[in-house]
Amino acid sequence: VEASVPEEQREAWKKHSAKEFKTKDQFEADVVRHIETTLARSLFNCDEAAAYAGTALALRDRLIIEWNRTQQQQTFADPKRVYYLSLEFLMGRALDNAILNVGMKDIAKQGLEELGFRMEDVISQERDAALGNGGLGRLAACFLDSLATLNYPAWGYALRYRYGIFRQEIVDGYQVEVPDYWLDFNPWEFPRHDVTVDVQFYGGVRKYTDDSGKQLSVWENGEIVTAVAYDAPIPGYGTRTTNNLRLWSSKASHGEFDFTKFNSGEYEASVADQQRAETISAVLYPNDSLDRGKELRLKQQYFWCAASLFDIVRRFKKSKKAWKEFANQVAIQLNDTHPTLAIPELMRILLDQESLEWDEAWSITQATFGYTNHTVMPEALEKWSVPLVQHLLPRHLQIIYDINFHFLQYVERNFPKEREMLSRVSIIEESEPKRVRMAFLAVIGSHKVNGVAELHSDLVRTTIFKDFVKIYGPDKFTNVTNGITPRRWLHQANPRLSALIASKLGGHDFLRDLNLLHKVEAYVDDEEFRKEFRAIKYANKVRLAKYTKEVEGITVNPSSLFDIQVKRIHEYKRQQLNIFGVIHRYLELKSMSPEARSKVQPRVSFFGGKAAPGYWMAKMVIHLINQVGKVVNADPDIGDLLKVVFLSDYNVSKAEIITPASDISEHISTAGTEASGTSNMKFVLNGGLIIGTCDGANIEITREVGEDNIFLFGNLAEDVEDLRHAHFYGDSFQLDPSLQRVFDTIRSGTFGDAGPFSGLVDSIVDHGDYYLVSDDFKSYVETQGLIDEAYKDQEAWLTRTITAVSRMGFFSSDRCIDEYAEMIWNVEPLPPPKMNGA
Ligand code: 9GP
Repeated sequence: VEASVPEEQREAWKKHSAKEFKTKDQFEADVVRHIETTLARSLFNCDEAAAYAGTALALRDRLIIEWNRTQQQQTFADPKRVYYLSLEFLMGRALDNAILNVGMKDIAKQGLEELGFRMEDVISQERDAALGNGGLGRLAACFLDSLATLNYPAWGYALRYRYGIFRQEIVDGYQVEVPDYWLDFNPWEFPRHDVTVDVQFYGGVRKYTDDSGKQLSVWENGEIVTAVAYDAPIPGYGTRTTNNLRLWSSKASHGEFDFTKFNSGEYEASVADQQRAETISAVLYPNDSLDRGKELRLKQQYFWCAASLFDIVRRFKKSKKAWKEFANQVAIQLNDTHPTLAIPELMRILLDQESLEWDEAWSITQATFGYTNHTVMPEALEKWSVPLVQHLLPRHLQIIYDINFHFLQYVERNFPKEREMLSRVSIIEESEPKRVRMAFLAVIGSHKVNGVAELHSDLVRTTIFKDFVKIYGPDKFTNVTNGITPRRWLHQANPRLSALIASKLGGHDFLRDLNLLHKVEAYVDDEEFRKEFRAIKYANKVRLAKYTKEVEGITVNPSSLFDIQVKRIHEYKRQQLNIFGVIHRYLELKSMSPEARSKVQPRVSFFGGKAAPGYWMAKMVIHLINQVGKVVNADPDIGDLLKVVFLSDYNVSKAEIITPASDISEHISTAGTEASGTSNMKFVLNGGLIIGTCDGANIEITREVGEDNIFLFGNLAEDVEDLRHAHFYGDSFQLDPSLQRVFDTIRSGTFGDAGPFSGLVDSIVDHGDYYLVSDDFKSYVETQGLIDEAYKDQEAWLTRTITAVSRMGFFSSDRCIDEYAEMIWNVEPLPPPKMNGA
């Protein structure tokens, strides 16, 4: 390892090297120093935003000391590292997380108080880092937290989008998208202007013969865009390990702007190149499970893969190990198909730049990559048009064809009687135009493929990758059920519950070993424990009620049953089923006698989530929810018996307020469509029960918490195909009368102009009801009735929620990461770095 400072001068360095704050006084000193010098403010003009900035910078100093040590330690030990390639990391806020992970909550709280600020107010100044759409991006963020906590040497790689997922405003009940410029002030990132990679696009491929007579290819004469690294420290909980998230930003390769053009008066042209280059990392694609096939998206994917691989290879080459060691030093996980271009890119490096033979390059590549599939829905599986790939990445297309050629030869040799299989498994789809099936390339180029919940992994094996299981054998395909980090989703979001559990379990060890939660079950009959558990839930509901009043202007009663569905809006997630159920409830209430009404369980139905801007149907679901809310919430007959709230601009920091406040949350996707879901885990961990279909991780949650502690309903995945078939070809389509009444009410204009809602209703009545809303409506409504009844027995309900919490240990993302490490990556933790004097 090279060190720039000579041996004799190192003592001086050691003496003066940066120290982390340990006491309240040191913390305060750091905060004040940053406010006064870094920010040039003083006690006369320090608002909460400045207090946040000073605090964040003080914490950042501390993290960066640990980050440096961790990286030095990793450089010396040179262990096998994990690289998690994800186009999305939905990080949320960093300050609160950093304070908790380094164990400085008391010091920070008291220190800020002494400086005149409340910690909660300071924390709430931070903008979410919202570089993701939904579950996929949040899973990646939870994984980073677990990787650091468990001391795995790991890096995340993504893009530094200037604009994350849009901010959602609701205007006249409709979603309006507003850009989210989150980089105004981002103290957590370190620009590394010295860490750059030149990435090429377009151009052509030239073949040549080298001195030894070997045929080689070179990709040349393309357009170059420079990737600049921005690093963000990722602290583990209760450990000094601080890993790195490296985000790439794009800029023009030849500097700022073209002076020649500027001097000749071509002002716009002088900055055009710069703007074009910067566009690559400008915006996160706001799709959710929809493949749109845009050229810019493909550019983003390649830009990020090429920069990351260059960086990974550069780090490997420093160790001067032979190429055959590569996969013993490097594990790259492909989070969905978005980073699949990393496969042909590594092949290109090995073949064209390192002159390896095909077979060796291919076995290194396959041994390096693992691929996680996150959906079996056909529309979400990426396919890129061959002409587009040819134009943008000509050398990669050749390599993809070569990979396909070798693969199909292998299949033909081993399955000579199954010629029709060849076109089914080919990476190239023979459509017009031809398309590259990225999921197949990912499967072929990886040594392991995993799904994210048991049912999902079974579907992966039996549907989309069925042929590949036959070709490679079942061992290549595995399951790692998703999980969530208990640090953010219990300790941070619900500090009082975390403290209650810690008080019974003798400390916070459960945050590092969530299975310890099983000990909580011993307190299920403990009156004092129950009292505090109930009080915590109530306080969390009061907090959400206050937020709802302040932000949405709607008054809700915290004693009502809080029913929550927050997630991306998508037909398969079936928010429409929920809102139709709400309308049904409203109609029932309206037709009841006052006496019958007085026996009804009051309920608040909360919704939240963003719709992809181009997804009309999802946007109409949002509109319907808002319109129903408008009518129901103002109806004097109904009062507190039913309220409908759409929580706008759902994001990670809002989820931290919403999740602990649920009595029931809804995870009601059509069976077989939701790969896993992770908010289901968060809600149960926070003492809420769930209503759900037999889908994704709901099934494993049921296995863990027991059937009595969850409300399941609806058709099973194995019946879905037959039901869909029956909608089209069966006897005439019969709607449940109560659903018919709901549709009649919508059409009558009760919730305003029915025009916008016709698509929603017609998709069920006239277009085959693909998501089986009509099939599941009855059992959904009945199950909601059971919930109302069950909730009336508050003691029994409490017992169920406590029991469920105590059985959630399995769903820690730490368990996931250990499984990935063992089954897929073959990596070991590295002991955390020692600190000065430690
Ligand atoms: O839709 C899945 C969701 O069920 C899962 O929990 C999440 C993390 O594994 O990934 C989502 N998939 C996508 O966003 C796109 O494949």
